Amino acid sequence: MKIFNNQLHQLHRGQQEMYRGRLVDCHEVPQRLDHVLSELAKRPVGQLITPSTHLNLDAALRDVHTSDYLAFLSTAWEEWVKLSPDNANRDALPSVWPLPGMHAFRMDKPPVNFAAKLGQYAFDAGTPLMAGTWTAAREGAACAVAAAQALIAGEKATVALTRPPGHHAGAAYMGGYCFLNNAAIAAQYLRQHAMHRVAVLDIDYHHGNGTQSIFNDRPDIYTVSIHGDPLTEYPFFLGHADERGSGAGEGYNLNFPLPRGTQFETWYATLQRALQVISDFSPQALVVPLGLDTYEGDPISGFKLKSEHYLQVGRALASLRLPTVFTLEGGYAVSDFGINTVNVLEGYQYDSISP
Ligand code: Q9C
Ligand code: ZN
Repeated sequence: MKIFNNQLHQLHRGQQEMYRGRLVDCHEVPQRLDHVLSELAKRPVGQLITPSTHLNLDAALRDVHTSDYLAFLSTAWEEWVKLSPDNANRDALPSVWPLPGMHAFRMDKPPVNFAAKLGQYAFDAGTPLMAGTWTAAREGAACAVAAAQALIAGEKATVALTRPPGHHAGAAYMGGYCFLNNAAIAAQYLRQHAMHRVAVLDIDYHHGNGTQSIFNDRPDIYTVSIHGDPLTEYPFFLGHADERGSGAGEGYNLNFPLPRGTQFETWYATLQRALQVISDFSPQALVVPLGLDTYEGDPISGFKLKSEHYLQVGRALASLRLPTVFTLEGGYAVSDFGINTVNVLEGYQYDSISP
């Protein structure tokens, strides 16, 4: 198993996120990845690799994200500091948004003011952007591209070991701690350079709204997500069971919303149903946005999986016998995050080497 490691992730280090009317400490912290690395030092399930700087990364980013969004992200920090010199010590967070009804009538006049632009490209105030965000997120996307390339070259399973996460990011928006959609970038790369059919199975606690939206009208990338019911759980505005894709993509998205409080037995039975759907699609590769916020100890989520269950999750994913890219997503019980992540990878390895 080749594990592509984002060594620049620490450049993204948010101070605070807006939560219920006040700023609270960020959940998505650099220490998350440190815990995975220290667990991997104890249980080396694969080799750690820094992605090459010679990838055609810009093309891979443009195949998923719009060029205006990429231009926004790459200059955002500079523009934020230009608003006021004091901003240099403060993360950028949006506070004003163009709701669909408002946006529709002045699409022809995109705002020049950066605070307004931030609202145009971000769907929540929980995703701070700072000086190192673009560099860190871009290197994470490089990990995703490298993971896809290694799969094409014949690896059975590869990992984009990175943060910030990606599955909430859409073609033209950030949110949910995500900026570039690493899973979508890997899936699109696989599709474009090698495989006819790719499946995405998102097992983060939160619905993979960005990935679903990016591939919503396409039949060649089947997106499946198991997550907390959006009626009560973030990201709220997408992720219901009746969202099946549209146009040519109709029938190629499937959501499994589950109530807050769901225990492993029910979650695992749902995973088996998702695996069957994917197997029926007969994809040539699988991308797994891997969130560990389904853990019982997660501070912002509501499922009840225990650490040992993640070994079984890894084995179940391997049972598909598909070349698989994992991208690291959420998981905020920081001190157990390394154990839980490596449990999935170890479980996967165990099943893929057994007869
Ligand atoms: N009380 C990922 O797991 N805040 N993003 C929710 C819940 C946003 C999660 C607050 C959660 C985003 C990648
Ligand atoms: Zn999540």
